[in-house]
This record gives sequence, structure tokens and C-alpha cells, in this order.
Amino acid sequence: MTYIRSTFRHPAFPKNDLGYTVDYYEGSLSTLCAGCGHDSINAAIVEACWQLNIEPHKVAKLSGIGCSSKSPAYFLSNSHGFNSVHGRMPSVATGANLANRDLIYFGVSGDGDTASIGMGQFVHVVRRNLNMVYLVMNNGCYGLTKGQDSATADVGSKSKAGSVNLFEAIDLASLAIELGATFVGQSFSGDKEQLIPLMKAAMSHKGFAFLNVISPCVTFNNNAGSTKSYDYVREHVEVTGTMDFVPYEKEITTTYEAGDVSDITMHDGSEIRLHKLQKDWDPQDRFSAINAMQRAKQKGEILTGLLYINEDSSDLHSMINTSETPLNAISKDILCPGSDALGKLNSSLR
Ligand SMILES: Cc1ncc(C[n+]2csc(CCOP(=O)(O)OP(=O)(O)O)c2C)c(N)n1
Ligand code: SF4
Repeated sequence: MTYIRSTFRHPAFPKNDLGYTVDYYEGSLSTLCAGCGHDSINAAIVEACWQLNIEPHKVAKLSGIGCSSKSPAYFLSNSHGFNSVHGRMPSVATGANLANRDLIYFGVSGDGDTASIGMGQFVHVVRRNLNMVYLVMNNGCYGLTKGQDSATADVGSKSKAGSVNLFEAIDLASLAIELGATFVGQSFSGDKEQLIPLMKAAMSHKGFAFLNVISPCVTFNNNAGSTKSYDYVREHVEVTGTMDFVPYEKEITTTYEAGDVSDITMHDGSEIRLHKLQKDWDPQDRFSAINAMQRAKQKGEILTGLLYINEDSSDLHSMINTSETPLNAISKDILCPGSDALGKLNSSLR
């Protein structure tokens, strides 16, 4: 079959504030299986960047290896990109981010890429509070290598071949909170109403923003008995509430019943307006977020929405006091201050 994407655009096709239509934010045609959750997440990334009026060349998209990690080919063709080694995206993201703080770093990974081979890298990028969005397309299996159970497969979950997973699942969202992540959200690839505002808020957050998105693998893990299938997730999703993300400078027009609303102001003045459904949970309190997640787990539910945010987060750049200017924009005389300066530095270390 030949796939050709039409380049015709109706003149009335909506444009964002930069004058771009949404297709400017798309990537190549996807080669993922029809119905794969990852494609819905990619579409949400495209929509979120378009709505936020982000210049694509101000984004660096990064990934490891897996079907999920192929995704950056399918969004933001006009952005920078780096498809790294399996599980090693965090170190590439850290290096790039330290060299140039002016880009938005958007990493996508799989549950295998993150919770198995990449776990060592993941925990350190979280605790360093690197200013990036780290999104896991979580299908509970290694899709690219034909569906073996991953470390996020729930205990008791059945594979397509009928075998039962004996091991406890790693809960990446709880782990991220435990390790000090300053923004943690959870969602489902089939819920773009929730996913798009979550992504917009994550991209505007200063510090490490983690998104764990359940993303069913239609080919290898969508069977009865799997807890990462479309049917199971739809039946067990428990939303913490609805949310709006309001970029700075835009007036907030939504109104909710007093008492159920919590406004969270971000570093740049943008606001997250949460309409809370779960009364016994406060997204600005780590313990309350962890309790809510544990309670959901006990009931076999998947808690979605913004689970935790620390408004006062300071990222790695502020912590280690790095250069404000990207390294590629620093002039030669500053980069190479001469042998006198080097001599003084050496003697200060003796
Ligand atoms: C060093 C190394 N080990 C193993 C592999 C084989 N491999 C490729 S992708 C993958 C797992 C992919 O699973 P996940 O990250 O969950 O992504 P998905 O395909 O499910 O989206 C594995 C084990 C590899 N490419 N490199
Ligand atoms: S194998 Fe699974 S994860 Fe990979 S593209 Fe197909 S449906 Fe998606």
C-alpha cells in the first residue's frame, strides 16, 4: 500500500499566533501498528506544541530504543532530534540541556527503555531535576521485540500467549515522586482532553516533568487478562479531576464551584486550574499524592491527571549555577581566557 499525505491546506485552516497551521508541527508518516496508543500520544504532542505557539526549532526531542522511541520521527519534523541508545536518553538529554538551556527538552521513552535497561539513568535524571519533559509510553511490554513482559506489567496480568506475570510492577509515577520529581502526571493515550493540557503544563514547568501515559500495544498486549489493554484501562481509570492550562498573558475565563478549584501558579506566571474530583488529595502535597496512588493501586485503579507539582522547583541549572548563555553562543575569548587565567586556576587547585 502507498501512503501519501496531502499537502493541500484549506485557506481557512486555523493558524496559531505564530501563523503556523498544525501540520507544521507534524512529523513523518507513522510506521507503528494501526491503533497503537503511541500514535495518539504523538498527535497530542503535535497539538500541545501548536496550541502553545512553540517555535519548533526551540524544541529538542529525544528518545531511546523501542516503538515508543521511534515516535520522535512522527512529530515535530522542524525540531532538533536525537534517537539515542536503549535506555540512555537521560544522559544525552542532560548533556544537551547543560550545554543549552534555551531549548525545550522533550524526551519520549518506553516502559522497557525506562524501567528495565534505562532504570539507572532514569532515577538520576529525576533526582537531578533536569529541566525537561520525560514521557513514558507505558504498554507493559517490549512492543518492538514482540511483546515480552516489561517491569511495569502488573502482577497477575496475562500475556497474549496466556502466561501470567509473577512479578510486582514498578510504578514509575510513584517512584518519580519518591525521587523528588517536581511535576508528575499520569494519563491514558485515549484521553486527549486530559493529555494535551497535562503536556502543556509539563512543558511550561521549570524542572523535571514526568508523564506516565498508559498506551496500549494493540499487537502484543491488548488481550483479555492484560491490565494495559484498551478495555481494562477504560474500565479502571479514576481521574483526579479535570484541568485547564492557562499560559501567562491569557485571561482565565473558566469558572468552577468554589471549594473544588485549586489554582497553581507556575514560574512564568502561567496557571494550572484544577477542578478536583478526589477530595482527599492535594497535588501540592507529596504524601497526599503518594497515598492517593497507593489507594488506587490497592483497588486496581489507574489514577490519572496531575498527581503532584512543586511550584517552587529549582532546576539543575540553578542548583549548579551554569552559564546562562548556551555554550555555542559564548565567544572564544570567554571560552578560552588565556594562559594567565588558566595558571591562576591551576594554582588555586594545588
Ligand atoms: C542494548 C540493547 N538491548 C536490547 C535491545 C532490544 N530491544 C529493543 S527495543 C526493546 C524494548 C522496547 O520496549 P519499550 O521500551 O517498552 O518500548 P515499546 O516498543 O513497547 O514501545 C528491547 C529489549 C536493544 N535494542 N539494545
Ligand atoms: S508492536 Fe505494539 S507498541 Fe509497537 S507499534 Fe505495534 S502496537 Fe505499537
